[in-house]
Parts: sequence; C-alpha cells; structure tokens
Amino acid sequence: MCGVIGIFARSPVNQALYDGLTVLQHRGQDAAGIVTCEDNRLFMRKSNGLVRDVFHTRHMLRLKGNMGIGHVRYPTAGNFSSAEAQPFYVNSPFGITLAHNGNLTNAAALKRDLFVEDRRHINTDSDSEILLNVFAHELQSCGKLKIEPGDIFDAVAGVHRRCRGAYAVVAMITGYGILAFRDPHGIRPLAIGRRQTPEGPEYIVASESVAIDVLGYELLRDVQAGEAVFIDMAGAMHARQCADNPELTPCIFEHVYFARPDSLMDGISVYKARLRMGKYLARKVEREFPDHDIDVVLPIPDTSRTAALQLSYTLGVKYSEGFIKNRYIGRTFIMPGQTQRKKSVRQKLNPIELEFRNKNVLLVDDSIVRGTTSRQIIEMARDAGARKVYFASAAPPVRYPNVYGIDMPAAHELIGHGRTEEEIRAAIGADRLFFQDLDDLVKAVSKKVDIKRFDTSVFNGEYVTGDVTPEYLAELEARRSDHARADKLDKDNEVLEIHNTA
Ligand code: PIN
Repeated sequence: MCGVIGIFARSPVNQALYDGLTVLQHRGQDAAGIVTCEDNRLFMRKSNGLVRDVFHTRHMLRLKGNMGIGHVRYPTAGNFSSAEAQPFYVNSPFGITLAHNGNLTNAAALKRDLFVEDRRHINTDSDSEILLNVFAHELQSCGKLKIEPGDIFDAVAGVHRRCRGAYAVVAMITGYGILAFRDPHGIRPLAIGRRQTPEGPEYIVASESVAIDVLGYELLRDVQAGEAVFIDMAGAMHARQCADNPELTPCIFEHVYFARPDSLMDGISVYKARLRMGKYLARKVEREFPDHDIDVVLPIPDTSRTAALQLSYTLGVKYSEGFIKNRYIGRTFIMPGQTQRKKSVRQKLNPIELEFRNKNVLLVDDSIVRGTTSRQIIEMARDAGARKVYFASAAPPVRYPNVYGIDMPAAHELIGHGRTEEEIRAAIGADRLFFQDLDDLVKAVSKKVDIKRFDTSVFNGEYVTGDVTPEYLAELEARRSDHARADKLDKDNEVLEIHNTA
C-alpha cells in the first residue's frame, strides 16, 4: 500500500507535504518522496526510508514552491529499490511528475505497447512509471502547445481506456497545476480538501482524509471512481468524470486494517466500520459458543483495538490490554523475508502475565494473513499462563492474493489458502477460532452508504476488474514468494553498493 498527497497553496508547501506524508506514514514505510514546483522548475527528493529519515533540512530548503506532490511507498510487485521511489518524472510534454497508490493488472502489456507503439522507455519495474508514461503520451497526442483542463481530462480518459487495475494518482503538470484521479472502480481511496486564504483557495488531495484534517483543510469530498480533479495555476478547481462505465467498488481491506480509524473514506468512518465489525463478531461468538467461558477480551495491538472494544461490550465480557507493543518497531508484514518477520513478533509484543494467568482469553486481531504472528501470539498467551486461548478475527480468512496494491504474500503463503476454518484453527493452535462472515464485514462497512459492492477479492477470489486470469495470478505468485523477494532485494542492494563506491 502507498500514500499520496498533492497540495496547491499560496505559500511554500514543503513543510505541509512533509507533515502530510508523516500522517500517511502508516500506508508505507519503505520509501518517501516529494517534488515541488517554483517558476516552472521542479525540485525533487526521494529515497528509501521513513519520512523523517529521507528529508533533512538541506533537502527541505531546496523543495521550493507553492505546489507539490508527495508519496510514501509500501513495496508492491516486489519493488524495494530506491530507484523505484516515487514521484516519477518525464520531461515531455511540459514536465510531468506523478505518484500513485495501487497496482496495474496489465502492466506487462502496457510496457510493451509503450515501447513498441509510443516509443517510450520504461526504466524500472514500477507501475507508476508506466502510468506516468501512458498519461504523458495521451496528453502529448492532443498535439497542443498550450493545454486546457479539457485536454488533461481527455488524457485521463485515455489512461482509463488503456490501464487496468487500481490506481489513485496525484500528478503535477509544470506550468499548469495539480491533477488527481482514481481508477474507474475507485479501488484505492483519494479525497480532496480545501481552505480559504486571503489570497484565494488552497487545495489538497490525499489518500486519507486524516491528512486533510491534520493540515488544517476541510474535507470537500472523495474523488469519484473514474473522476479527475484538476487545480489550475490560478487556484480554480475543475472536475470531470473520465471513465465510460465508472462503478465504485472500493477495497474493503482499507477498513479492516490499512486506513487510520480517524479517516473517512467514500463517506464511511473507518472507526465506525471497525466498531461494527466488533459488534457482528460478538454475535458470531454468541451464536457459535452460547455458553462461553471467556474471562477477558484482549486486542492484539494496534488496529484490532476498535473492533475488540465493541466486541467485549456486545458480549458483556471485560476488555483489557494483555499485550504491550514496542512502538518503535514497524508493522510486521511489510518486512521482506520470512526470517526477519518471525523474529520480530516476540520483540514487538510482550504479554502482561497477570492478564493471562489462569484465564480463558479471547484474543482479537484485525485479520489472519500468514498466520505466523497469530501462532506465535497464541503460544505467548499460553506461556503467560492462559488456560484457554480463543482467537477472533475481525475479517474472514484471507484466502487469495491481492492484485490491487496491497502487499499480500503469495497464495501458498496465506494460511487460509486451501484450508478450512478448522484447519486454520489447528494450524495456529487456538482452542477456538471465530472468523467474521464476509456478509457481516460488508454490512459493517456499508451500513451508512449506498455502495453496492466492495473489492473483497482477498476473501472470495472475486476480482472486481474482471481481468485477473489464472496466468496473471501464477506470475504474481512467482514474483511475490519470499524467495523471489529476497533475491530481488539482494540484486538491488548490489547495484546500490556499486553506486556508493563509485
Ligand atoms: C497490525 C495489523 N494486522 C495484524 C496486520 C498477521 C496478520 N496481521 C495483519 C495481523 S498493526 S498474520 O496493528 O497495524 O500493527 O496472520 O500474517 O500472522
């Protein structure tokens, strides 16, 4: 997963972009980048690492100008190299920079077409470079030296015709303004905010509304599925639906785990959705275990707290904190390589023994993906003296890979792939296991909105774009396995070493 931001303001935007990326840091801790524009000159800084490590004072001072875009990256499609940090830049036409969140499902075909037909060279494995070049080519083909918003929207329509998959994009066109658009299914989130200043309105687009709030803007609305929004150099906002058949089917996993609970996405409060997940999960526990003997509900920090709280309340069982998290260690499943991941669980979570000793505990997590963390946590609970260890997941079992930009493991690495719930329970060593039903998850998320369908592919294998073939999944499987990742990481590091010693 990645986070994107774009700001058009009346004063320098470097600090605001930095602060915004820090707020979006949970969406990607692997690399960060900012590009700003002043007097038709672009200033860019991007590298691997956390926002606070990538930008030093000397970089910030050079990021001049009143408009810019930024990105935090979470590796998808196996990209770990700093050469693939975003934003990306092309000099023709006009000088365009672009950052995106998502994953294209026809990247290979697009790369070929770009080379053979459009005569454009793609230098990395990043989908953003492909998107940027498709957009640049489409914009160029209007043939004008001076463009209007309509030409930009026509180019976005061209992107929609050619690109498949998920993309929430921010781009900056030198001398023209900031552009934001979302794929025709609106799989990845993107929202717009505005605030008034004596010099005129200022605009922000960001992956999550929390960045809009924190930077002191007012949330205007979400960018619609297939829509493009353009802020010109005078600060006027233009918007157009650029897709032929847009249909909002947002990714449900944002609500399960990725998004911050203080964000609103497509009109849904992530916090409220998680509370409802807890409520429905409690009802499932009541149904399946009417005479339960649960003494205490314990969340596995952090994401699951909201659901666990409501679960305990609905069940009428005490809520407590059984695990303390070392907040200076990053999220678990973004770490490349299984060995590192295994080691980190024990370093990350420590049990408070007195919450476990001689008790029947119900541990709650947001989801079970590989099951490796869950297994170790259950073991820790037993070591701490728990009598019975029950486990509840606020989401159904993750059984299929994600192709829309979430860095999920290969199918064979998912504990739910090809296993029944009972087999998963046995594999993680729980005394009982409760999974949210998919219908309940959808109900929890869609309660207050009129969204007909979500992308729930990781749970049921139904991919909303309808173009995900077994061949594509097989190729993805090969690219995503831990072996493939470790290999790529080694190669990227080799290249970096050569640079360093040169
Ligand atoms: C982690 C949220 N959440 C915890 C991510 C673990 C699956 N895992 C998905 C559970 S945090 S596993 O709260 O944001 O830190 O099933 O792959 O072992």
